[in-house]
Amino acid sequence: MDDTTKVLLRAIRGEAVPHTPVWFMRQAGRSLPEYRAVRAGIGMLDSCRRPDLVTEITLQPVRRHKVDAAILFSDIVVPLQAAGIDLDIVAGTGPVVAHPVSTMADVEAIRPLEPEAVGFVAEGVRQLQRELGTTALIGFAGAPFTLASYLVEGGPSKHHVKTKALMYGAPDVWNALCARLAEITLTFLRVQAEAGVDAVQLFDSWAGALSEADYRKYVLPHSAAVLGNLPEGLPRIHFGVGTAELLTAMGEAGTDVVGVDWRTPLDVAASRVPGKAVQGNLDPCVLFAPWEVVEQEAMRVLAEGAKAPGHIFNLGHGVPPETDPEVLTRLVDLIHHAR
Ligand code: 1CP
Repeated sequence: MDDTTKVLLRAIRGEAVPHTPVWFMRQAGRSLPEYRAVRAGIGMLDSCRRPDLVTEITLQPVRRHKVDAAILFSDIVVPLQAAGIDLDIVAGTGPVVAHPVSTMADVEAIRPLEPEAVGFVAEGVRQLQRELGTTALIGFAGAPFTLASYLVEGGPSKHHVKTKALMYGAPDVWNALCARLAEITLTFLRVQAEAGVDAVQLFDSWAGALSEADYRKYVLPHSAAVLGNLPEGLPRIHFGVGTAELLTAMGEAGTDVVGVDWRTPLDVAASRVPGKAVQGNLDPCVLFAPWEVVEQEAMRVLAEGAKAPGHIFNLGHGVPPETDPEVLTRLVDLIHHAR
């Protein structure tokens, strides 16, 4: 399929588009009854290792909502497990790591990712590209900081206290950890690129916990090592939550699109990342408001996004699990017919 017909890719390049492309972070799974049906009795990480299931779950929101992009069904910890780290995804909690990282010896025990160890992801991507037509396929990975936060905390955390303690207290251990994670992430994204994803998103979901100075010192070089070493021409999206003060630096890490949460209007965000496309920023909680409010907020996001060189409509973070899927379908239709 000629990629000029993929509206998402045209928007990323800042070309004219027939409509603003739209997809939703965390659109696969969670809010869909058909997802819960196919996942019944299958653990999260087990389901990620089954290409037929990956393909089915990735396609579910495309069929239902007619979004312009599919996001591969996987998780940011999949490459870590494939590299030999003992972890699981616990329902209702998230990733849980058996032996949290705190010393240089812990870091040195982390092995590189062998591309064959994520062959199931490549197979899923190949299956999907046979089905997707003009819908773009977005691959993804976690950025070094966000991955490190799970490995150091041992699981989800609110304030990332242990992570920051390691970063400030043992910068050599921190940098060695992030360098290893950058390598694993790069390998994971290259596998997806070789198998045929149209674009990739690097999720640095929790980078907004840092000041700009600390982000530039402790994180940006590692994210840049990922984003700067991807295959030539592969479109890149770089996203985090609470990153208003980091948008310029996240843009400098090397990306074509900067993802924006709901706190920063897209025209303001665009002024912080000159020349780049922006993605976001509808507050996911707006999905629970009366339709008139959803419509009004979506039109505001469209108007502000139109001031950037390119705009991809999305939420400011993931689809909440309680979301009524009908609202998402209606929202896609609204965006597609807005002009
Ligand atoms: O659309 C999709 O859902 C695609 C697949 C996808 C993606 C893009 C999943 C499946 N996870 C992710 C990325 C991901 N995973 C991120 C970055 C995006 C974001 O910020 O939301 C993060 C931080 C994770 C880590 C993770 N995995 C969490 C968050 C924990 C925390 O710190 O609060 C959770 C709950 C998971 C488990 C998970 N991943 C995906 C699903 C469907 C689930 C739920 C597991 C289940 O159904 O049992």
